[in-house]
Amino acid sequence: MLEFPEDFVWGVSSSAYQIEGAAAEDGRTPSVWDTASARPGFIADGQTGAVACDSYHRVDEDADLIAGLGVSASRFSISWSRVLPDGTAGRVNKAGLDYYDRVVDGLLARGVTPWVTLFHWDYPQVLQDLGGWLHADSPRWFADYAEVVVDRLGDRVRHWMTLNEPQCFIGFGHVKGEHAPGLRLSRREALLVLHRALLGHGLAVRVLRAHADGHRVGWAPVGVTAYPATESAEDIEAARRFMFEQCGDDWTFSNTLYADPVVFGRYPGLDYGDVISDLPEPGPGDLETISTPIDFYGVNIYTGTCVRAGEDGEPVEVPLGPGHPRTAMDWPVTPPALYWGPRLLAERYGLPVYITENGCATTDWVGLDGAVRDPGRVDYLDRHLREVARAIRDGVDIRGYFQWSILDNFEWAFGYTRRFGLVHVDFENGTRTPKDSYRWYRGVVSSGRVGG
Ligand code: IFM
Repeated sequence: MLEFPEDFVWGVSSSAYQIEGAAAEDGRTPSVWDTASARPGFIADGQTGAVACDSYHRVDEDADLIAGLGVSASRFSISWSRVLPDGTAGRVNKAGLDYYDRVVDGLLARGVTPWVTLFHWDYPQVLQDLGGWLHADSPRWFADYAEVVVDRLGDRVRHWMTLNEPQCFIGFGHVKGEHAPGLRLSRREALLVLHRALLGHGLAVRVLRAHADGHRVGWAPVGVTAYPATESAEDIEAARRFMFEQCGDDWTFSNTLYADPVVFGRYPGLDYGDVISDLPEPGPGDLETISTPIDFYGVNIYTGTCVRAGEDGEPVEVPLGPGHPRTAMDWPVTPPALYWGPRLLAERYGLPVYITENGCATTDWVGLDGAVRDPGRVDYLDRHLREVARAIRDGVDIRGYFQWSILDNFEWAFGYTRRFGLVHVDFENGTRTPKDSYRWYRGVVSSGRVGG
């Protein structure tokens, strides 16, 4: 039996475009995801987030489901274009802010603390038309948006995350063209996007901090997670190097390119790889802004890579065995990623860690008897939470865990074909049905224990 600390934060996670719907209601203007969804072939089954889980119209029902889990926290994001229809801070949409008031108040009334992500990929289309994150003013636009949000919600919201998974909106959205805005920029341009997004992060941290004392500000990156094949010092060092030194084939999923400037105020050195030569020359004060201190390191971890030390000590990827378990996303099930990921991140960055997302897609549906049985998800969560508990027992400063996701929702380019929820959503009519995993997670939250 493994126990979690009394004050451990238990939560669930979601994001605006994935659940809200009401895409053209009450003054909201399109985000890049509305535009991309309209492109033939961009989203599975030609779907869009126009209705999604219809959470915009189901504030109380969803808050009841969240509170029914017994969790102390709910992480959700704000739709920038619902709050600022022109993207910039001139015209503020009262109806949009009223909606987030209802969400926040609904959670607080039920004893659940709101944790707000400012940017979870749904960039205002009107700003994208001006160049998006490539525009020199884009960091300021983001900070102004942060100001509007904190002005309205900051009397009740104390926990903030600036950017969700910059690795994804830059990698999939600006390099591979698989996510909105669907661009395939050169590496040099994509690294400028990265720099400007990080500047936006730093400016937003300052805005949030300036608003009032006591705000806890972090971010929620993703990145490569490695775990050692054995607990030998050599394999652990190989995993450490795989996570932090190697760029690998895909720089967009790096940890250090994003996190070193945020935490240390410097980009990795030239020994990191030739990608570094494409980074923009930081302007005066840029790195100080980017590295404005944050209070916690949120991290989204779903899977990891097993690594060992080769003959020469260099990290070598260990292939998975035949038939290794995979989720419906085809992501390998690798529970030690949730021990080693937070451990190595906490060791490098010296910040308290929150697991801001973890969970899995499984193929579940409503049975003839009305129940939704998702044993794969229960097993996945069980295995991963045991690793979190083990890490805490070994002294890793992990303060909380947010399961992704409370509801089945719009899984980006996969549309509605991948279900991550503790609660099943019938996308034809919005009906919510708690799954077996919902009851299982509730048990874990109430006992503060896993295993045995
Ligand atoms: O649904 C996404 C979420 O928006 C960001 N992190 C990963 C999840 C599962 O793919």
